[in-house]
This record gives sequence, structure tokens and C-alpha cells, in this order.
Amino acid sequence: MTTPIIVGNWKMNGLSADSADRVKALLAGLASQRATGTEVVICPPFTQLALLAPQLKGSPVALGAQNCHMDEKGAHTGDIAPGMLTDLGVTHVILGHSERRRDHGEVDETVREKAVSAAKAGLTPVVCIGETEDQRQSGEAQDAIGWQIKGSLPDGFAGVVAYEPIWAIGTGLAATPDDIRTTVAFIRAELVRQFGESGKTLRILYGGSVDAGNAASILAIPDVAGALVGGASLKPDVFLSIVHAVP
Ligand code: G2H
Repeated sequence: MTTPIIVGNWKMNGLSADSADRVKALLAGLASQRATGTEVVICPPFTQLALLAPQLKGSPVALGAQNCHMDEKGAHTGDIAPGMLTDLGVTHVILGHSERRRDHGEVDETVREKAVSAAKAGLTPVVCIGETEDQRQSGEAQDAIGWQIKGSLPDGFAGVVAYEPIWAIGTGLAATPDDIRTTVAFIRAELVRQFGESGKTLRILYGGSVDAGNAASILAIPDVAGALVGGASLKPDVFLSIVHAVP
């Protein structure tokens, strides 16, 4: 039985006061609603991790980061090692988000190395893949995704795959359930081709403009194990409604 997972990606949002309040509201909402069997993870900016870790300790919400370095330590000014994250109680890390690929030149090989190091440190990597608008328009979406899977996921990968069509990120235009169903089936086939038996059970998430209005229809798609939620994860009531939209 697959455990569904909803991951909130706060991106570059959150100061001490609003982060603590946001988490407080999220925990209160989860406590007052029916218990869910869903894994809930929030990924605030690095600067909020140490503040939020004690608040989340023992709660039903896990703490994730939005990136990590591939080395364990050393001369990498401004970077954060996987072990520094686990040291704070972080359990998950988003890797290869398209915004990092775009803003920091991360390529598949970088993402793969990070996924290896993150897993070695005990983190669950949430590796993002997805096609650009140009690739979609030119009928190259599946090729692009296929290459990302081959390049970004290391041997023995045991993390989570997040399918995020780049054109759907932060635009308010989520992919249609039909498109998601087709692409997730393709991703599943590629995972099985690459990993054999274990590729059958890796969880696949959808990300890109998930909100309270579309969550139920997206989460009902066969083989979609959850969602990676950006903007909507900043609003506790909306994020909670997404968590509770898991069938
Ligand atoms: C996609 C998603 C979360 P949003 O980046 O990773 O963001 O839900 O704002 O489109």
C-alpha cells in the first residue's frame, strides 16, 4: 500500500514570525481534523529550519529542505551539506527543482550526485523532473522527461519523483488530469525500465499550480501518490484542504 505524500515547498518565502505562525496553524488544523494516513512535509527556506524543527518535533509534519550540496563538507561557501540538514531533524530534501536548474545551472548529473549524498545521509530525496513549454509544444516532452529520469536518478534510487511541468509552475495553470495521467504512466514505465521491480513502487507526485480547487481531481489520478505544492502551501487553510483532498 502506497503512503500518499503532500510536500509544501515554501520556496524563498518565510521570516521568523510568519513561519512559526504558519506552522502553528497547520498543526492546529491537522489536530482538529480527521487523522490522515498521508505523509505531510514542509520545506521552508534554510534560514527557518532550525527555528521550525523543535515546533515540528513529534508532530505529524516532517521537515524538508529545498536543496543540499553533494559533498559532506568542505570549501563550498554558501552551501549546505546533507548531514547539516539531518543534524537539525530534517528528513526530506527537494532536489533538481526547475527553479534551481534555471537559476543555478543545475543539470541532471548535479541532481544525481546530490540524490546519492542525500540518501547516504539518511534524507529522502524528492527529485523534480518536467518539460518546458517549448518541449511540450514541439512534442518532445516525453523525450525530455525520459532523459531527466535517466540522468537525475541514481542507481538504487529510493526517493520520490515529482513531475512538475515547468509551464505549470506558479502560473495558476495546472496540467489537465488527462495530461497528468498520460505523463505519469510514461514516467512509471521509464522507472520500471530503469530500476526493474523497485521502479514499480517509487512514488510519483504532481507539482505545478496545485490548489484547493484542483487538488481532488489531481490526487484521484491513478498512480499519483501526492503533490508538491508551492504557492498554496503558504496558506495553511489551503494547504490543509489539499492534504485532506487525498482520496
Ligand atoms: C511547482 C510548485 C511547487 P506552485 O514549483 O514546487 O509550485 O505550486 O507554486 O506552482
